Amino acid sequence: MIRRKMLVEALTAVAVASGVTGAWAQSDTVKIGVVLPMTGQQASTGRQIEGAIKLWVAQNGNKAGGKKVEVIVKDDGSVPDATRRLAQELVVNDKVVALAGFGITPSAMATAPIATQSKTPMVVMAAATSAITEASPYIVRTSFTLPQAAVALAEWANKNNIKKVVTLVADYGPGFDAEKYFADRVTLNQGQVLEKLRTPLRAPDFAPVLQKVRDAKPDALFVFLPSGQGAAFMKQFAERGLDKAGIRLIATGDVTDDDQLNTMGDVAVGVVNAHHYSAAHDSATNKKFVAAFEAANKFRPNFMAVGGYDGMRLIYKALDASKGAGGDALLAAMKGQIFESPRGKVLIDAQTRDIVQDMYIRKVEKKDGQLWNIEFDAIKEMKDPGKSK
Ligand code: VNL
Repeated sequence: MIRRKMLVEALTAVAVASGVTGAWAQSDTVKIGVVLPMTGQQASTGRQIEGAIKLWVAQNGNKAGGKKVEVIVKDDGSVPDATRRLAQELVVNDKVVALAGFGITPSAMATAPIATQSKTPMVVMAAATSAITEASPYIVRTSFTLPQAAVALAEWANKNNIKKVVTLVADYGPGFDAEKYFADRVTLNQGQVLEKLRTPLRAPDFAPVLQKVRDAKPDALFVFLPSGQGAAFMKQFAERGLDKAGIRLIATGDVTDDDQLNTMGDVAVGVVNAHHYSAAHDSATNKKFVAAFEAANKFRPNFMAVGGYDGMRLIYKALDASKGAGGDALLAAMKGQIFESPRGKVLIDAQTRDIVQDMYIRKVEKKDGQLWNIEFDAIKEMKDPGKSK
């Protein structure tokens, strides 16, 4: 921690001495520095977000705030030390007006001090632990928070006669949020949490925990795993016969992720889950987005793609409003934006800098031979429940 502080202070000294701060004011080009996991375990998140960023630029041009926009994408392999180093380089060497991306919570947390010290707005397009936006006053989020999804699903479970649950989450920030907010809401609603299980973020093995689930015999198993792990989990859930054992599977939409959903097979059909985006969302804006994304990338967009697309919108519109200025002026222009996203209407809360959005309850259904998350209910305009502490 101390070492990190010294590093950041050293960086800031260099940045100020070399006149980095405000470099965008003189230039007729503004650069956006995107750090994403393009390789490694979270590579699908990088691929989805990069595809969406390119689509945004193809549709909206490379000009904003009267300046030419240049997007620089760097691969952190979802290693937080690499994320922080790349973000430092983007600020100091490339003089970016905004940082963006951030596939996992530890990467976003590691970079927060850089945003603060250099006064660079940092748009979190993927990572979803509630506390991220509190790690720097320069962080703005266009993804979602796990408390939003977990509370919405717990409310649905309560209304649908699910009394005894087991929770299973990835053993890090967003998993802790999912576990806590789901379990607390179930308990508040007079339900019972029989067991709380966790699997490692890297190379998880689901076999031992699934045996515990089978032994506990809950009405339902609640699962959060980060995007990219859903298909492997579903496979083991089916192989161990849990789908036949009368244990209902419910999840955050990260598990029934549109990126992998079609490879999951029948075990996924009927899984009720909560999330902010489905590629099947029924709106004209979404239909246009999905068609254009698929034409450009040859795969279905998932919730990560929408976080990236909306993040680009946020930056472009803020650049327009600030006339190409960065720093505090750019940040101020991000706060309070309201717009129609492919997911539905969203607001960037000016106080928390977090996203307010509808949280949909969906069920996986097969239509024309493909699997989709079909929305059937929603909690409207949901703020992050994690902020009301
Ligand atoms: C996170 C949250 C990452 C939800 C995810 O996929 C996800 C995170 C990579 O905050 O680390 O689906």
